[in-house]
Amino acid sequence: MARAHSNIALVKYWGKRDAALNTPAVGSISVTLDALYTDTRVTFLSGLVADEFWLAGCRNPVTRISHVLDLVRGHAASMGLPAAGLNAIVTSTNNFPTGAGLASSASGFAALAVAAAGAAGLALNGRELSILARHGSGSAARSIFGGFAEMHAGTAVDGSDAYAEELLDRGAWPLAVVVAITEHGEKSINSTVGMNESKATSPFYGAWLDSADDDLADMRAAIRDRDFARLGELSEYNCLKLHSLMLTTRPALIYWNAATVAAMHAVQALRARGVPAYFTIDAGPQVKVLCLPGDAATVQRAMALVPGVHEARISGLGPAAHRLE
Ligand code: 2P0
Repeated sequence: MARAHSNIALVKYWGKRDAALNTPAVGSISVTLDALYTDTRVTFLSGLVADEFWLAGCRNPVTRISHVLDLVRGHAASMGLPAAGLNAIVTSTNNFPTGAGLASSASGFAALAVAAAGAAGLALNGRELSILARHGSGSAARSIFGGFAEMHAGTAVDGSDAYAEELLDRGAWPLAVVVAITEHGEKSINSTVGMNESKATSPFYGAWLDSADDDLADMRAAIRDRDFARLGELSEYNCLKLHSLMLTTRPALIYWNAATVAAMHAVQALRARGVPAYFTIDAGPQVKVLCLPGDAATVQRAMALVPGVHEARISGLGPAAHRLE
């Protein structure tokens, strides 16, 4: 059994370099969230005719899961381990809504990578686990690590340099993230489909790629200097740049709802009265507000008052993915 925490990107990934290897076209930087996590158990069994995936007690498709399990079976074969020839039962639970822009694929595939490697008897290091998780979902490569993590886009044709690593331990700079949930349903367009459409149709895609390295360098410097205003401003800017790319995709990717926009204005109003708070939004309608731990309760109250916000949860920065037994 393994637990991996969700993460929220401050400098975001959107677009693939190689679809088969699931390597990203741009690097990204995220914080791992302690309040949102996935628990996953993997059991390799003889006599099982196919892999099975059970999420919150319901049977789900196994395509992406089996892809990651196949890589684990390949490693196991090279080590002469019995899991090489066995199918597996994967059971998983999230402590938050699945598929609604709260990065369940990030925590889910990171938990799967750690649980499957452990169940197969493999001792993989963080980089190897990150690459394994990436094959399931690009953002999952970052959830292998706690605190602040950076995903490298890499250049190698085999994807061997497209992995994440920890930039800074969570204890070195405690921050809070208030997660404002505006919708519990699943999002309409999944990220993989959406990013491929952006690449194919948006006139802004080239600008998105060209400006990524500058944002990554600025964010690394903000983290190095513990400069919260710089981190926050850059997070909002990069988020709005991503959503400009999404909005100019054909057909348009409009992930926001009315409450999403109202929450963005509420964050700006908080700043106008002296509370340093900054929003970021992924491929979904939820708003994550970056703030200092001492302001988290104020920010939570402000978010809970926004019409259409169902719930506002405070999260600190989370730990690395780990085995629970
Ligand atoms: C991110 N997102 O950096 C960006 C910001 C959403 C918006 O990574 O195709 O589910 O499985 O690699 O990781 C969501 O995309 O995509 C994502 P795949 P993933 O967090």
